[in-house]
Amino acid sequence: MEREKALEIVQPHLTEHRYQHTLGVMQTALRLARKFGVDEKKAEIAAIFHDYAKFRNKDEMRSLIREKLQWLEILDYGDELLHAPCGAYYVQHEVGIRDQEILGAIAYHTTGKPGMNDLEKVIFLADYIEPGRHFKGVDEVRALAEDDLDEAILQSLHNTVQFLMNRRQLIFPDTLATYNDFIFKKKRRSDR
Ligand code: DGI
Ligand code: FE
Ligand code: FE
Repeated sequence: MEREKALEIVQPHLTEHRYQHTLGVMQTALRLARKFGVDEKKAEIAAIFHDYAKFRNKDEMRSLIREKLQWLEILDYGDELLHAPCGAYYVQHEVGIRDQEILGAIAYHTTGKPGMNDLEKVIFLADYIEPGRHFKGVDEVRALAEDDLDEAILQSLHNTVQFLMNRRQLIFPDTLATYNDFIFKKKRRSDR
């Protein structure tokens, strides 16, 4: 699908602010994909659609999770997590995108998952560091992203877990499992 067509499809689903964020994620994902040898076309499409379900009805998404996606655990960890797996489902069934790599990158863009592939990493990181993001610690992650996807993601996960803990919020187990996975990999690299 061409970029212009994809943007035209996604725009009515988003606020102006979220659309600008999406353009930032697209540009950043393209840059990271080029740098780290990831398919640029897939990165572009996954970035454009990553927040497709951000403003969908929460009850509708909870039903979808229960009945179609059967991922009950996620329901207990807050509504913010719903738009990623539901987005992948809607993008497949409403937009007609069938590429499993693109759908996976959308589904796991909020929590990550253990064993992320490079496309998933690029979208996860682009979502965190796009130019419109201004939260604490983002510049450190931007600097790490210049030469190491894994180090940058590890730092972003560290920041997110810390952010959630400071607010006494629930941490989704997959977010922690993703963090552990990157720590394990780092340890294996340094043990070699
Ligand atoms: O959709 P965006 O705002 O662009 O970014 P996102 O998809 O990364 O969503 C960020 C939100 O998700 C933010 O409010 C924090 C929340 N979040 C991320 N990881 C976890 C989480 N919330 C819970 N409860 N547990 C997590 O592990
Ligand atoms: Fe999101
Ligand atoms: Fe986003």
